[in-house]
Amino acid sequence: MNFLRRFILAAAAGAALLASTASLAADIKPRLIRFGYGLNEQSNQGRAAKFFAEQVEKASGGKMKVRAIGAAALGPDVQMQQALIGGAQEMMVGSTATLVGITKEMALWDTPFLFNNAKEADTVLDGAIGTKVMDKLQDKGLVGLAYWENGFRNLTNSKRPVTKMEDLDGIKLRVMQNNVYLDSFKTLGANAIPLPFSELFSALETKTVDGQENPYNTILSSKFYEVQKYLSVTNHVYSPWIVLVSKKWWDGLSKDEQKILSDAAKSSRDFERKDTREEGAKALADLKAKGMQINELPASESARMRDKLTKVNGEIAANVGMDLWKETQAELAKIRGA
Ligand code: TF8
Repeated sequence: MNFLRRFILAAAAGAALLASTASLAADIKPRLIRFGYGLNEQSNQGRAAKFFAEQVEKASGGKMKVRAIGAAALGPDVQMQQALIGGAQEMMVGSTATLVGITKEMALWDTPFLFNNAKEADTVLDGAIGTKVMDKLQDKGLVGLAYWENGFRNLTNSKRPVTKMEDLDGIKLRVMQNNVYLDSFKTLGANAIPLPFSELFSALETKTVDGQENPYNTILSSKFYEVQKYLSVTNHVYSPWIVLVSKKWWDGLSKDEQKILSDAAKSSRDFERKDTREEGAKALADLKAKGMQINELPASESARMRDKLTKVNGEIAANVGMDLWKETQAELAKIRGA
């Protein structure tokens, strides 16, 4: 073996050793992180939370322990957000829609039919606009780390198949606690009722509400098919989840610890989107097998709904600011090659 070869091998071995002991050398303290979420452990949200916990433990050499706590056991989204702001809880993942009361720019993601497909959503959310909106949280005591996918939302109810707008008349429809959703569904003629997700199953079961809207994955994992007969494929909005950290707690972490969390949130995002899309692709067939009656909307009816919903766009633009609204429209035009 010549000198050079020996030198390279030794350097490689050294680098490997360094990588494996990086977590020892880095500035990492023992930490316990309560990571709350609203869906159950068997959901896409639950699987990704578990993946996140594993990533953090691995990268920190076991020093940072994530306790992933699902099924809203730490409270619904709005309550957890307050716990993070106050520093009583470290982390959570939840809907951006429930954050609008805290950071009005988040309403951008509630725009009906904003994204045509997942690729558009990924590009905007992971790009400059998504980051800009996420960074607005910092003034309010929250740090956003990554957008995960909740997904395109579809309508279910226990009354009748919704094939046209008029079918929504008088249907008591649960919406997220968010004014854009409230106004969107009122505009379409439904009797929209805001409720936290954690109360939704029983509200559907007791007929306090007739329907709800969520991605296929959630309709499946939360067993809404047990209490909902009709599913209408509306894809009316793409809904992101966001991984949040208490800023109070975050500011006390070392740079190394912050990087571990931020990297893990992003690798979990990639894991979660893939998992969600794989499950979503077969979920409709699964829901049919569970007894749901599924209908598509005729193209003309989709167009009518879309048209009607553009009414709320003015309200959203005013909420998020005209500059951000225009920047987003321009970015989408660019992505679409227009
Ligand atoms: C909803 C959302 C839920 C989320 C979740 C609990 O309908 O779609 O998936 O809020 O984090 O509330």
